[in-house]
Amino acid sequence: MEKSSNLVISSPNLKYTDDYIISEYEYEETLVTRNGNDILARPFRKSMSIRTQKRVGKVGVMLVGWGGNNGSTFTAAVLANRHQLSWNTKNGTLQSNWFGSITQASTVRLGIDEKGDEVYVPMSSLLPMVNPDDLVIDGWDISPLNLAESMVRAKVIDFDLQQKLRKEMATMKPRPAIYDPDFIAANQADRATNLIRGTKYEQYLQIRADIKDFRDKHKLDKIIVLWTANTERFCEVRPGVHDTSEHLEKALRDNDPEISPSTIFALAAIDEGCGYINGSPQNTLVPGAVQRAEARGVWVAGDDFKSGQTKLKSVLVDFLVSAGLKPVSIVSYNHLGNNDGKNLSAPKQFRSKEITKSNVVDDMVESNQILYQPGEKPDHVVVIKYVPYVGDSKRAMDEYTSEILLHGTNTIVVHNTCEDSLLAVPLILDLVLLAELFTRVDFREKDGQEWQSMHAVLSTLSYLLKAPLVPAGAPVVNALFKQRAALDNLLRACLGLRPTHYMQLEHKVP
Ligand code: NAI
Ligand code: DG6
Repeated sequence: MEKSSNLVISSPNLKYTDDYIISEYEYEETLVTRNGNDILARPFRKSMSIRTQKRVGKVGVMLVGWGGNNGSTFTAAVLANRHQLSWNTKNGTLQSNWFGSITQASTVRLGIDEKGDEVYVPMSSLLPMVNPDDLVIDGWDISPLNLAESMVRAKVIDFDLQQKLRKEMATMKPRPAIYDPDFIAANQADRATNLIRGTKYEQYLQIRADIKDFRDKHKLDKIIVLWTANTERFCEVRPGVHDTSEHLEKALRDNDPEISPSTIFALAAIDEGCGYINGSPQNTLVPGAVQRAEARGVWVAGDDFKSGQTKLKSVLVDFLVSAGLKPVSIVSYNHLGNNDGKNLSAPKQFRSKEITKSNVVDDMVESNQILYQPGEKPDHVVVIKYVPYVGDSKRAMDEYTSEILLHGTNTIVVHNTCEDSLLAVPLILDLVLLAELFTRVDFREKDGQEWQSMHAVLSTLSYLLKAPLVPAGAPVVNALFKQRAALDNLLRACLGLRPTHYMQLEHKVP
């Protein structure tokens, strides 16, 4: 069942047909050329049509790492909302919600009313999107526990809600998965008993068979595969192995040790025509995998959910730099006690996370050449420690020191108790829903031309990811509000609406 929206846009730029919403859009930019100290800026426009298919279809999501804290909490959240569960706590009776999800719990500015007041509507009401209640969930895990047992192990969901979910979740059992102790921490070995044996190619074939089985069993129109399993070490990207789709295929068949489990999952998903999202830091989506996605006409997205500390960093540093203050030192400590923290206590897996957590201020720093010389960056240190007692309640502590007027310093210290999985799960939902929506959006420049899908690397999901994967040569944007504006304005473009400008001239010009 589609979530119905009562929003109607009345504009000569927008046409509703039985199957599509078709927008005639003027994309405006400014071309800047430099000649020594001279800068010439020339605004230009590009006309395009944007077509959004209205039919959503039946959508399945397969989680790699289904039995983990995120996987079990995601399943619990979908079921709790689907059944509109409420549960008792010492603070009274609480109701299910999707707080933290931009599609379900955030609004987009649509325009102004007759009095000039701003009007906001739920993001989910803009265009036809999957209703989270209708998602079908399946997945894999190297741990054999059913989802009820996984939820208990995770210690994330309130006890009374666990009781209400237990029966249904006990019927859900992760499919056996690919375990390669060379890629995740040695401390994970004791849970790795639910395994697909055989060569890497045989494992790939089994994952494809699992996807087909899920598709057939539920008669699904679309499946999205999302990695929320342990962080792997980076694979060593080698020419002749990872650089092209053909080389990757040969390496897979040759059982090459540098083909990671996550890359096997990604290849199987792509070859089954499914989109693939990498919610962890590792470099799963090597060039050959991206090439394969482009060739097969499917999309991929990554890397690493941007849930707490990094999300705040991508706001704070943007604020500081755009205020003309110069961050010179950023020190980020984390301690957490869940299985993610245990896995990240191993040096190679920590290194993967250190990379995605550290490269998140580059675009903001490079945007201001008054503050920073070319190549200059703030000192930026990331520390992660495993402290079992705090469980999933990750503590993130940050110190931001900036140079201010006449070389004074300004230091901001932040303490954040993150509740990691409760922050990450809404992002999983948004990634799935937005990715699914963008598979129904096509572009063309002229009438009569073939409609084109979005680029296979779905960088429009950047808002939700720490180290956004972008098409080769495209700039990476980490600044959170730029990412959000890009998303909101793209949704508006699909409706023939111009980007939001916030000028409010109706209140400023007599
Ligand atoms: P978790 O350790 O509770 O869950 C991971 C699950 O993956 C475990 O059940 C494990 O048995 C399973 N697993 C390991 N290797 C596997 C494989 N090859 N195939 C299938 N299953 C496999 O971790 P959690 O907290 O759920 O996080 C999951 C991932 O998401 C981690 O990589 C974490 O770094 C990443 N992440 C988490 C965020 C958060 O806020 N919770 C934010 C950003 C990223
Ligand atoms: C240590 O920081 C554990 C990590 O898995 C993070 O909790 C996760 O990547 C979320 O990171 P952030 O920076 O978005 O809060």
